[in-house]
Amino acid sequence: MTTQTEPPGILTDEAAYDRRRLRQWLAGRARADTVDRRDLLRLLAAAGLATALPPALAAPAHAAPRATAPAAAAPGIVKPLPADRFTIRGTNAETNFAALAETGHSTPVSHFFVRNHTSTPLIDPATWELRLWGDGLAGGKERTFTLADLKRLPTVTRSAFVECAGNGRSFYASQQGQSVEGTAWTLGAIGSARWRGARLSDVLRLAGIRRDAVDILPRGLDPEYVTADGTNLGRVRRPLPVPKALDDVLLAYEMNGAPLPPDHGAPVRLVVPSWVGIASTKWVGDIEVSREPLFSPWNTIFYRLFGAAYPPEGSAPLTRQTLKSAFELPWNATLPARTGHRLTGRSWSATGTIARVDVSTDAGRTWHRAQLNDTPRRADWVRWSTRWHPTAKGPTELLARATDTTGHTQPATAVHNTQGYLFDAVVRHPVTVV
Ligand SMILES: Nc1nc2c(c(=O)[nH]1)N[C@H]1C(S)=C(S)[C@@H](COP(=O)(O)O)O[C@H]1N2
Ligand SMILES: [Mo]
Repeated sequence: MTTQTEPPGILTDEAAYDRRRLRQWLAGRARADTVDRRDLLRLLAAAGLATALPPALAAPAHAAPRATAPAAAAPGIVKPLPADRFTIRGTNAETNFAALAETGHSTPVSHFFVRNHTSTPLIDPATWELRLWGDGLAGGKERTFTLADLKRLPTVTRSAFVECAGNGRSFYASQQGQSVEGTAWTLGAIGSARWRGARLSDVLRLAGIRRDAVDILPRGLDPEYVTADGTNLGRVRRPLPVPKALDDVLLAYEMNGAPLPPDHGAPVRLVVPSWVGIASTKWVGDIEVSREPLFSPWNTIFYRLFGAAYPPEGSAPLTRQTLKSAFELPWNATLPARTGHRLTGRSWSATGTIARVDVSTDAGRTWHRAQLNDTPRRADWVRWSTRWHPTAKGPTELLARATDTTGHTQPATAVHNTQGYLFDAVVRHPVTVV
């Protein structure tokens, strides 16, 4: 295995980075991580990707997968999940978007969605340590930080959303008639909070990150993740390219002015603004810093796009989220006719900021501009509102369509991928006027 030499400048361009990493993965030049080779082979074959298997992984191996019991209803989540605010989906809890109408710009913990691969661990903040290690640190020397150490560093407070890459996944099926795998989220696998913590870049520099480090691999302290078919993929961990790690990533220990609660990563989590939620590692315990590209199941078999629109080996690993809008209204809400209604919702973009939101109250025939009620900011959502005075009784559909400052507008149809990531189409929200 050879250490990659990156051409100058390549790692400052996300798209170029992705293409390069994908080529390296396919060429088998990157390190294979700790996943059992036969398991990976089987998972790739199941995804129709056997041909994408790097030669380095094709060797036979041991270890028979074992079966696990199916999860009960959100067994591993600590905080209360009242039915008016949350819908339980396996080990996860989706925020009911309608319940956000009673919240402000920031999502309180009482309403913030939870996405757990396994269960929320309870970690003693007094003994917790963050360990940085790997050949990407000067002299290969490891370095640990306590919570007190992190709190002594300059603090950053910023608002940002955390959104699951699969948010909106269920609309591939319900709106486009396409089958997808994964948690059947509607639009509530997102929340925005004020995060406070240390800059990951400060910690990496204190730990002595080398100029030729290319990837870091943060890993959670939650239990190992075993897939439905019994394959143990180990602890949740997803490589993050060094340029992003040195840019705007936080090691957050506060959420909305209070210590991070257990379900959202206490005592410390990563917050990776604009990127797929899986990048924002909760309960982070160690970070490998590497001079070679790193891989884990979370940037190879998961969080890449597979399907007819993509090459057989899939897209590059996902980085940024996309563009979406949602009404703060129950599905199939009933609204009285000949009454003035204030319709509210939120829109968000991961590439620019929201420039405008258009709303249709007649299933997409006519559109008018909604009023934005927040100053649009990067990596965050804006609240919007519009008046509606329905006259005709009966069923109709409400649509909201956002446009961001890069000129991107939500399309009518999202491009299908087998795992249902990055749904960006306008959602048709059914209501009945009575
Ligand atoms: N250690 C660890 N980090 C994790 C996860 C996890 O299961 N374990 N889930 C990820 C995913 S897929 C998402 S979408 C976000 C969800 O963050 P939240 O539960 O605070 O809303 O956390 C990410 N970080
Ligand atoms: Mo996620």
